[in-house]
Amino acid sequence: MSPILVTGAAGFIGSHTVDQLLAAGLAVSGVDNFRTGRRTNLERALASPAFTLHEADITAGDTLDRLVATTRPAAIIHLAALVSVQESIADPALNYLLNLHATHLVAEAARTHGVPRLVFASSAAIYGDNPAFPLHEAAEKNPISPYGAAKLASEALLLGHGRSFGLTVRCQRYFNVFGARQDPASPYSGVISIFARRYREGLPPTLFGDGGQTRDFISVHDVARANLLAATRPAIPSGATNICTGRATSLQEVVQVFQSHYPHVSPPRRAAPRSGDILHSRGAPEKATAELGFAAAIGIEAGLGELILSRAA
Ligand code: UD2
Repeated sequence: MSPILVTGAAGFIGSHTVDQLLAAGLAVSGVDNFRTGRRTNLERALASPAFTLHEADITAGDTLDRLVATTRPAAIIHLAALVSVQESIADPALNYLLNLHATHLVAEAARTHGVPRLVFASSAAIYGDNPAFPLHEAAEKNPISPYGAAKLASEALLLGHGRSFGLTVRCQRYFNVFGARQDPASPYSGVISIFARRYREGLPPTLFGDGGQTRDFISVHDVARANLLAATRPAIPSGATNICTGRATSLQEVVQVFQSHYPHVSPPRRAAPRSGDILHSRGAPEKATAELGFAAAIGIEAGLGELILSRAA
């Protein structure tokens, strides 16, 4: 059986995607350079004979080309990236290398070796400060960071390859993904990962603003399932869709769920709103349902409950 090749396999979304591919009975080849990915994320996967892990930097020389030539994957799910918006602002050259040049190498390796399908980790960051609510895929793209710009450019590059060379390309515009294995290391990490760590340590989180801001929080399990569908569903067209729930959840609601699990932790501390923050964000989920048969199934309460109870959180 031809494997599915997952780049960034040891990352937050990558490792959950690998787990779901294996659970679906597929062979999986994973590649990661462990720059931000962690081997512990792949503990379950590494116990499976259907999983092969390659420790390599896909931007180095012909590493990726050789990997694709030898593994002959049925699809590539390209999730390897520089994932921090803040880091893309601090180091635009590294952002270019990891978020755009790497995409070009993936597209070229797929073309050269006849890989029929590519799935790409795009982001709601391509919409930038567009205030449309909900955000439909056709909304104007106003990226406000090198990260968002590289994701948008990558989409164009991949879809161009798709049309020129006959590959099926799926660009997955993830909204605010949360779940176990997400790194809470920086103040700019996803808010739920930061809150999960604070509550686990018995400390109140900090709310920037009044907590009325909303986001379209989607469980990483739903995101991994969307990746599985995009990589394996037969006869789908190329395209780009939001990967979101279509529901806006306020930070106050998030805090309430945490408080119900940690009744002894004092209420959040308040701080001034973070400059540059948008107030409300929600994606339109209909196009993903039409093109991939995907609809998010995990609500915020269930998703947070699972995160709080999971040991890996
Ligand atoms: C950021 C990124 C986005 C993506 C996402 C990851 C920008 C412009 N956008 O968007 O690309 O990486 O994060 O989830 O950087 N907050 C608190 N307390 C905290 C941390 C955050 O109240 O300790 C607030 C924050 O001010 C914001 C909301 O929580 O209003 C969500 O913050 P976020 O950083 O998780 O996500 P977002 O959508 O602002």
